[in-house]
Amino acid sequence: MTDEDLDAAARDILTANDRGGYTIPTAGLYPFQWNWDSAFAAWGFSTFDADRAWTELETLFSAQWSTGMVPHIVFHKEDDGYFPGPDVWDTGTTPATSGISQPPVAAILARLIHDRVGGTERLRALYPKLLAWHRWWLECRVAHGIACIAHPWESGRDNCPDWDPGMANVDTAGVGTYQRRDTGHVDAAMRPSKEDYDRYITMVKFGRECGWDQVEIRDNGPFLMGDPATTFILIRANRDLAAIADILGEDSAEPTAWADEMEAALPWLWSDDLQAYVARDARTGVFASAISSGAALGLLAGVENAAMEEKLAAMWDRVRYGIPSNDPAAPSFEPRRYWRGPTWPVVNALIAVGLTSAGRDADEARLRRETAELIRQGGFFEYFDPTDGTACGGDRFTWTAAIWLAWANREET
Ligand code: 9WN
Repeated sequence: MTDEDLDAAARDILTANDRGGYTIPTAGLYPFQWNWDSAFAAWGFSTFDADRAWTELETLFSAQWSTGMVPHIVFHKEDDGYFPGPDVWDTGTTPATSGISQPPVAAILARLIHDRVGGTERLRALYPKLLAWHRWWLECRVAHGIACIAHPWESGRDNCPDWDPGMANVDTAGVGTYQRRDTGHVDAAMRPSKEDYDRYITMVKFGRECGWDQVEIRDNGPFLMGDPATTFILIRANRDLAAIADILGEDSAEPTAWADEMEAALPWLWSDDLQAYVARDARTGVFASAISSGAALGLLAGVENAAMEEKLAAMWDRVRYGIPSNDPAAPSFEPRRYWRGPTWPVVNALIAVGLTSAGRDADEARLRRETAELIRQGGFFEYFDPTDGTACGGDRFTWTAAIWLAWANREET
């Protein structure tokens, strides 16, 4: 296939996964609207349909809670192909949603979309909603000054070894029985284990039983970990929100202060042992045992540390394609198991935004080339084995198609 054929195929995937104002990540495995997937989908749409790009974000924010939280899944229509569905979350919202959030990339992508296609009035309508969501993060998910996640799904990097210290302390005694659906769609060896799922569902049970009181979840829930990736994303998202405020003639002081405060708290995530920013259990202070792609998002927030960059460069050089989600030198590395080693085109694209901001053009071009290579060889799969390029997870995946259109297919430099 030529790159032009791939462009057409990618547009076809976005259009086919469109369920009317929102896009599902992939048919079968993920039949609803997911938060950060949609923001990337919007970026992809912006390459050929500006109106549809803004609509994607608007539909996502139509499910925003009165508290400002934008949920990680919106269950617009019934589908029993996914577990846990709306009955398990039981949030009592309309539309039905999950009870946790996902990395706040929307402001970052809204700014990129506006740069590409304009749409200032659509951006203006979105602005207070973005502000309310970022405020929710500060009110409900910050501990030690850092953005924390109350569930591994909230990080979007579900079973990354980053979460192992917090997961080890989750007592699954009361989890009960349930039927997973994911392993009916893709190879179980690529998915999180049963022990992981028992812990995930225990966390959902806690949220349900406290009526989704998000401060209670932060303070007393079974799991809370400082996430370098979400922290870097939130810092960048606040800086982009401040830039959006300037475009709109609004006061940018609040998002700027939020970004500055979080940046000042970063030392809490610094691991002297690993010489990098590393996920850390907010309850026990224990660090994760390996560097992950979360650290590679530092450049997105303007955080450039020479010692860490050296570590990240070595991690990248250990594989052939893209930034691995976990360090190949770590005992926990598994090149094909979800977030324990594979590379994600979507994460590579986000890292590339940081590389561009840092003026690291040669590295950005290398990452783009390697990501494009994966897609040219393997197609629009969910993620890839970074050692040999094997395509993994769901096929005809929305965010991989979006990333191809918005970033990876650009002329090589
Ligand atoms: C849980 C949809 C989502 C992504 C996440 C990815 C995976 C869900 C799951 O799929 O998570 O949210 O059931 O595995 O880890 O990043 O948003 O593509």
